[in-house]
Amino acid sequence: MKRDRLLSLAPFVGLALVILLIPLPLTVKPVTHVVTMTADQFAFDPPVLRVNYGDRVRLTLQATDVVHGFYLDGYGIETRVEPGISQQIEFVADQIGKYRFRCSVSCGTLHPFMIGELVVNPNLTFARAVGLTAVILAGTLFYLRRFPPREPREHTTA
Ligand SMILES: [Cu+2]
Repeated sequence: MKRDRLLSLAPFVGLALVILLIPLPLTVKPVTHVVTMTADQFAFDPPVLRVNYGDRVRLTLQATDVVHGFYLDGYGIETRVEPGISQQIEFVADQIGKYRFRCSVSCGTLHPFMIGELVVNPNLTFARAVGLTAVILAGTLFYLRRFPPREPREHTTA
């Protein structure tokens, strides 16, 4: 009897395990990315920054040839970098998605193509927590409907 009841929950336990064990990158805590980025004609290095939602980004910008700018779409961050004088930018990646950063100081012929990208991935720990909660809730409801805690006496038959 009791064993049948437990077995009926097997699909929910299975689903919960799948959600927990899907081999995707797992971020337990937000981290701080300390990055030194150089700007020279006509590129940023590194050209792409990948972080998780909630992470902190501490950027040190250096211009190696002429004056450049750094403007980050979506975040509204802008600064000007002169050669020899590094600039610090710090922000929390609190918007999920892809955001371009571009040079905001006209620095030469290919200036319009001086573009990089910030990629902010959703934090999967949060997604897992939401998924698990939903499965546990569904399992509990299913169990209670199938095996109600008390049956009214008038319906019991011997
Ligand atoms: Cu430029």
